[in-house]
Amino acid sequence: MRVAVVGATGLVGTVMLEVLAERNFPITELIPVASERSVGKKLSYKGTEYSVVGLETAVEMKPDLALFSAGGSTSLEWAPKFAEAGTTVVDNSSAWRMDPTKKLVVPEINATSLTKEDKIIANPNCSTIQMVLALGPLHEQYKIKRVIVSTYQSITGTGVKAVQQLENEYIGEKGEMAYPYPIHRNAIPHCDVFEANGYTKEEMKLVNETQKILDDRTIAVTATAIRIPVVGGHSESVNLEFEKEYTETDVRKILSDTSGVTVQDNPDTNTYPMPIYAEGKNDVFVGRIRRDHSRENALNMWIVADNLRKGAATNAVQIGEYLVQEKLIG
Ligand code: A2P
Ligand code: 11C
Repeated sequence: MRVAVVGATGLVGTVMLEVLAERNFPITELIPVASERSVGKKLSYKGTEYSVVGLETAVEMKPDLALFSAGGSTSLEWAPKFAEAGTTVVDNSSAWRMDPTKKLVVPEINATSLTKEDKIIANPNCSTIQMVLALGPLHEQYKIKRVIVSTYQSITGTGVKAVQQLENEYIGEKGEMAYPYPIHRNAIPHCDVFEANGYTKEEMKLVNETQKILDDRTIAVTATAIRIPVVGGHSESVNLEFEKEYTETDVRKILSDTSGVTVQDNPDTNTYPMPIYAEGKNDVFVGRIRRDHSRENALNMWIVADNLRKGAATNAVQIGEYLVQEKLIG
């Protein structure tokens, strides 16, 4: 496969290269792509140096697959150009996710819907991916009526500028601000921009993308997204209300049997998911699984994942792996 990574110099792009290498993705030619200011810059992949090229050059090279993580406007403009040249695009931005003509894919849940005709495939938002991976099998078994989710999101979801802001604040230096307030020793109830309805865009992604991926618009979802000064991953407190009865034992069994999910749940040994464990891992970690006694058929749990891995790069690479395995590209 000839594979382009668009945004190869960014936080997610860098992890995409790591994940492609770790999983031995069948690459015959790697094409790292970034903005004009990075053209010519050298990037190392599996011990070989590659020169960064611009988007125009990359389209002309007609790669089999292009993994995009260079922001929504780059995707809106350039994904169709790659698609027209015959390249299949897996796009990590929010640009195409809610487009009814595009599939929004978490491979463990809905990759089987993909066909050769899908030339632009959307990778969901990080906080949605980790939640639906755990919700999917439970929805199948018990039918979810309602989801109440509160997130505790890593600054890496914002990008390099936010990581720099925290580092500056940590050592007491002034610098460029990624957020309207200090993030060091703070919690900011504001991820992405506010919409007219009073929710942030990040919160509405959790609502809309969850319904689209689980292919059920009847699931009621409400979300509050919080930024915290953490780097290893996003954490989520999730309350579910099912239509059917469940037992905690069965829920644990279902989640333990779910590919990509690791259950970490033992109060006796203080075992529960945390971003410092999740960092650098491809799995989604679920713990604090317990009945919500305030409501019939309701359950609480705590879901943590590395937002740059399963939340972004790993999920995109897994979509690529599915396309290769099913001979939908190349
Ligand atoms: P560059 O490093 O040349 O700016 P992050 O989200 O971590 O800031 O990374 C964004 C990624 O998207 C980087 O690789 C960045 O390249 C790339 N990028 C940003 N704007 C463009 C653009 N207009 N065309 C191509 N790549 C872009
Ligand atoms: C965050 N979820 O942590 C965002 C980052 O829609 O792909 C990714 C934004 C997106 O702020």
